[in-house]
Amino acid sequence: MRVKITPKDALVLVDIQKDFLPGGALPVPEGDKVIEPANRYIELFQKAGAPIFATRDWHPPNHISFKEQGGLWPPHCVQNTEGAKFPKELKLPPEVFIINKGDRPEFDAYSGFQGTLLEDLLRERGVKRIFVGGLATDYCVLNTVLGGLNLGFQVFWLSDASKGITPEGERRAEERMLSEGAVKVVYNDLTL
Ligand code: VGL
Ligand code: ZN
Repeated sequence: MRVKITPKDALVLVDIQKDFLPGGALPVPEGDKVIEPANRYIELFQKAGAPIFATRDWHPPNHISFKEQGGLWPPHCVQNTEGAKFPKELKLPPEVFIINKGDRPEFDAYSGFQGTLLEDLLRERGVKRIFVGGLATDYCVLNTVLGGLNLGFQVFWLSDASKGITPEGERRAEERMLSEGAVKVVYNDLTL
């Protein structure tokens, strides 16, 4: 496959944050392995003059998704903590758009579109195709891909820049994304 990246395309990197990396509060196995591929995509989209978005899980300390509040997860990505930061190895350019999500106590957001300005920012720029990768494939990447498809964007899943929490979750997420119309790509499928 050959997909030519233009300024009407957008890169959407999902939740590549310290808490989702090995040693973090909610580590994705081998989550750190997405950083190098993500950096290559960043360079390619910069060269193409295409906008780059980085979502971040940005929870208040009493967030509904935390176990203490009856949720599924240990506390993670708490606003303004070290764990919520992007790792310094991730080479986000100065012009990156940072999208905070899950930032209100009573709502969770697995999708980068949920409760954010992501859709408006993409539409303002005339973006039709989005290229989505990051952490975790079986939660926030999956839901951001499905959210984009539902809103009518053409969605490419960056399979080599994504990692899942469990192998089973990863397998099911892939099946779901492809059946809903996402296109699975790797870095070498894209070109300037
Ligand atoms: C995520 C679990 C809880 C994710 C966020 O970014 O995939 N997963 N919060
Ligand atoms: Zn979260």
